Amino acid sequence: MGFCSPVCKILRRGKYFVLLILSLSVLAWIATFSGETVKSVLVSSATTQALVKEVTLRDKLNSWTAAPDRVNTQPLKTECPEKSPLLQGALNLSFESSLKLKDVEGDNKDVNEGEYEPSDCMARQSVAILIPHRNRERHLLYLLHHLHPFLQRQQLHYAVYVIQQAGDATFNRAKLLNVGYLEALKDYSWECFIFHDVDLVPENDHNLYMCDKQPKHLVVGRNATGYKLRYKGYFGGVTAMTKEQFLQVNGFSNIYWGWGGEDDDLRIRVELQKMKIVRPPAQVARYTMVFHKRDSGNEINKDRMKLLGRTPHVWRKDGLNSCSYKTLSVERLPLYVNVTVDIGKPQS
Ligand code: UD2
Ligand code: MN
Repeated sequence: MGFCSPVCKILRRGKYFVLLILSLSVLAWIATFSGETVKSVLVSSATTQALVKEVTLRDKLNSWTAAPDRVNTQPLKTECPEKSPLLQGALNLSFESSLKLKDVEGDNKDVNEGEYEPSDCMARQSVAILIPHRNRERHLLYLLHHLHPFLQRQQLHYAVYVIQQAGDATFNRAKLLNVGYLEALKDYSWECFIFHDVDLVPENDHNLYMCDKQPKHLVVGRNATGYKLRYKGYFGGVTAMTKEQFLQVNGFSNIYWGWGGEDDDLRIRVELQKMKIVRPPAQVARYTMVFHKRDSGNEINKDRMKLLGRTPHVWRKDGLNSCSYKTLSVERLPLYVNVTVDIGKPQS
């Protein structure tokens, strides 16, 4: 006890000292606080500066008190359900010659510069739809008319890109799709890419425009071919690959000018990587192809078989990593991003 008492005395005095300091700080804080309000009220009639001060203070108070409410009223979005409740199954497609772009824009007010995302849940995938295009405006209109509501019912975050080949050199579908992939990734890190012919309209919204663990072929059948798979290994029309899958195969080849071969070339690339093409059930993966004749400037590619034989040797250096082009314009239209490119012409 005798030893403790001087120490205890110091401690006791120290306790009062701390208490005193604390009370003084509280008093000082209250004085500054009310002083500021009183001061601003007093001067408010004379100067507008003080009014601003008062308002700022009130705003501060309001924000301190209002913050918890805001958190309560804006909960974080939860992930969209695995199966969208908005799906309708087989659809009644219409192809009205009186359809106008303005009508389609009016029907899709929630689409902004070609992009959409569900407002009430967080989409399971972010998907870029890439459409190679030249002189097929009517087909594009029909596709936009059906595809936007279709994708919205699937509760996807998506954007539509139309890649226009400038000039009248021979058409090159595959190279345009490579360009679409590279350009779309400048906007957003899309996890899934759908390579989509302009004239193919999906007939059933259970055909999900999402990527799988393996590359996916979405066209099992279409009207003109009795809804049968054209041949084993057929990989044309509409395909879905993740960003990584497409990078792994070095994208499409750039050297298929004119009609045919480029889809088989992609299949070979996929197989060389030991990936396996998957398809949705036949009753779901159905399309209507709007009737058309072969376009001028897209004549049959007579070299396609020769090129297909070389794919295993050249895929590493012919593809995304060698795709050279000149972007002429990127227009952000209401329903799609319109990318116009000069992709050159076939080497003689
Ligand atoms: C088949 C394939 C297609 C592609 C092509 C051979 C199906 C359903 N589709 O289509 O994926 O492999 O054979 O190259 O099997 N395009 C234009 N303007 C043109 C020419 C073509 O926009 O002047 C675009 C358009 O998106 C069109 C696509 O290229 O849908 C394929 O060309 P196509 O429709 O003339 O060829 P098709 O129907 O034989
Ligand atoms: Mn076609």
